[in-house]
Amino acid sequence: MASSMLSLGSTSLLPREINKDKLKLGPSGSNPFLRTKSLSRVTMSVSVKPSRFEGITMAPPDPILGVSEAFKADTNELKLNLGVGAYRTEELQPYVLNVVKKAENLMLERGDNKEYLPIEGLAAFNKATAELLFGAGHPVIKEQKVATIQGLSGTGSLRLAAALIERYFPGAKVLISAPTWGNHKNIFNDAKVPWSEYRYYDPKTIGLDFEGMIQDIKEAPEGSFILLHGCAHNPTGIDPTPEQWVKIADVIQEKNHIPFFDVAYQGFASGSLDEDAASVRLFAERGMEFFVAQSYSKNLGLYAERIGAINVVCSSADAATRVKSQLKRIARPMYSNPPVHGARIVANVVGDATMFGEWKAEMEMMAGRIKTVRQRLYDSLVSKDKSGKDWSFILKQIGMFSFTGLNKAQQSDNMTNKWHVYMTKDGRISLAGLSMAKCEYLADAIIDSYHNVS
Ligand code: PGU
Repeated sequence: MASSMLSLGSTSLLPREINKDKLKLGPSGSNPFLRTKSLSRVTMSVSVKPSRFEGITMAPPDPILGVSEAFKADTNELKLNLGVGAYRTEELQPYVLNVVKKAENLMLERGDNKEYLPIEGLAAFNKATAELLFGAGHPVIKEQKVATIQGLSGTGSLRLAAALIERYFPGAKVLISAPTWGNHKNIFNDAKVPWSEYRYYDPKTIGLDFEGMIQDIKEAPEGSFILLHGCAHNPTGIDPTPEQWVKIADVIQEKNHIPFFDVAYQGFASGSLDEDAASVRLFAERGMEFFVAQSYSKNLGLYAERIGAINVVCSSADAATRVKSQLKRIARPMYSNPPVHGARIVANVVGDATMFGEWKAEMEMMAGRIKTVRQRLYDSLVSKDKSGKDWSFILKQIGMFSFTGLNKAQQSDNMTNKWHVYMTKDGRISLAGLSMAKCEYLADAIIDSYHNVS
């Protein structure tokens, strides 16, 4: 019975002449939605209903994730994907940390279930993540002044904070660095939070425009949110020095602004979790109230698990309890409650001294490989480029990326079209996607695009 119904509905029972794959469209009639098709033996009219999605235009490809899509479509074997910030091995393969596999095995052995998590996420994860950030013995933790809830990685956590700002600080502006990670503006736009930029990168010195940054933060309306990259600024790879961080904290405090840290690379910049949290801890020491979004995409290689957190440091435990209740209220209608898998991995790794040590070693290894290819790329550029150009800025940058200065569209087009090197249009390359073996090739591509394309 069921099978006869199926075959009745199948196109194979239609006369061959009107098999829909063989229909050729004829000229349109006066009604644009009514087209006449003339076939050798059958003439038929098909009414094409206007789509209710006619008004929806094609969205442009994402400036970062769209690069990976273009890379996949390229069949040249020399191709190199330096667009997205994702760690690859020397063989340019994705890397799953050994300690992650161990933590996953432990989950299987324990027979962990797949019940819903509470709205705020896994308690053991929330505790571990705040402690990694501030240090376990820190007063803000001991005095329960931090509202932490698990988020959908760095992006989802930033988005929760943006929603909180929109709800409880109406009209307040977020200041973001120029330039910044491509998705920051989208996040605040989507949350309907106004933003403007503060000066950060100085193309003349290929360094930090510290004076410009301080001046812009000073001139922002009191009580603005100042978005800061905790370490390994994306895309420039240029961080303030410890002394500059102190001055940044001074001016933010003076103006009664609210710092908002995006920490997507803790442990990935220097290889040390503590060193990379120094900026955040400086602000915590001062008793300031502030936001910190965290991500485990890079430092634990959990890109697709979407595991991170939003922390709001408050001046009292009571305020933290209220803020947390509102973050949960924002999360509930958006996605109800977060996924458990990545949260358990983090909690297992951090909760076990041996695994925690292994994680740190693997993180150092990854950060170390990036530093080695950075040096090799620099050496290749210096030995191949006879123009006398100073490439030392590459060595001064830290983290996953190098900001090459190839910021003209024709230059990144040349990198891609001629050399099959995929990168973002702002001139950023991800060194985490580069191998030692490809450094010379990349140096040739950069030198060609730099000197021969303007
Ligand atoms: N914040 C910064 C500064 C980032 O660089 C990234 C990731 C995130 C937050 C968000 O990461 P989650 O994966 O949501 O935890 N930036 C990478 C990844 C690709 C992307 O754009 O999402 C990048 O290539 O810039």
